[in-house]
Amino acid sequence: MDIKVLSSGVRHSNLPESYVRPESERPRLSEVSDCENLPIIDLSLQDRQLVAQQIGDACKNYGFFQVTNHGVSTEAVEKMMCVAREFFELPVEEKMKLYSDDPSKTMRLSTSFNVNKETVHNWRDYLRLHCYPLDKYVPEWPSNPSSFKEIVRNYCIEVRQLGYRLQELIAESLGLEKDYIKDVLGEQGQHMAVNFYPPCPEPELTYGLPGHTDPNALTILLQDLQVSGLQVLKDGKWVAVKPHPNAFVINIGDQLQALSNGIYKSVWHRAITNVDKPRLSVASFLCPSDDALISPPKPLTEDGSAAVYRDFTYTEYYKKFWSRNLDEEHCLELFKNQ
Ligand SMILES: O=C(O)CCC(=O)C(=O)O
Repeated sequence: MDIKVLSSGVRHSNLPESYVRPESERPRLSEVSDCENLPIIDLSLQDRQLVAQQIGDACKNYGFFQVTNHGVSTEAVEKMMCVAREFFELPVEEKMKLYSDDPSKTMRLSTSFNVNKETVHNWRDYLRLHCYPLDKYVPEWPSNPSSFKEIVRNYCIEVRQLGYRLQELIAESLGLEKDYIKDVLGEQGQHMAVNFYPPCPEPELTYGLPGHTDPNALTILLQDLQVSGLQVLKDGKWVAVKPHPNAFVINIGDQLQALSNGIYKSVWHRAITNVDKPRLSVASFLCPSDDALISPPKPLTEDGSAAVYRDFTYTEYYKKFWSRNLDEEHCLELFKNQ
């Protein structure tokens, strides 16, 4: 069998040539400092206006923030991490039954990012699932580990609620009606990437995931508490986001940057690798319905501010995003009004 995934149980002592980035593209880890002040927002605060304001400030200044007291149960989170770990510990023969490098598949195990298109690979395996509507997609999810479907289903339900709650607060923070964003985005899709970054012999030479922005609306990331790896571009410099207990990392995707008329930022981020320990992360993406029309809300342009981007549908955007390489220019640049 041709073993394509990295999580094969074999520990690599050298980084294979196909993962080595040219000198100018390497992560330069010694220049990365810890991000000490990524906002941590307590969603249980009674003062809703204050929470919305904190979220608005974070979306403007960082594009990223963390939330605590977010309503997703500790049990759902712990079980999710546990079953994800169990999945990647399965024998490689078992995992390979789910392998595909076809990005149009709604359930697949894969590796790197887009293996058939990219020239240099990334030190990551990932399980990609569509998660909404659940009844449509759960049947095709892995049935090994045997608890996988039930655990991930429950986690998805709770995370979706959190996503809606955040979209309401984000709308309010922009001075819009609470339901504005949810209404524009329509029946939102939900996808999940369960990322597994095996120990890497030479983290200086490669990435788990190179710098990219997310093409969707909102991302809810569960990070491994033991091993860090997420880095965010802040004022032109990469900073490391240390995992915070009981928190999710939230980031604005390209669609919310466009919907906020560029006020909120869909920020570049990347995942780096680690010599000693494997790292797991679980990214949940809320995506506009295919025919959602992304256009700046009237209240954000009626003061005479020009619309920064032309109107587009999510389908149009998504096609463009996948026709490019992950680390090219910001895809939204291609939709800018002249
Ligand atoms: O693993 C991480 O921390 C980042 C994951 C990520 O950016 C993604 O799945 O798009």
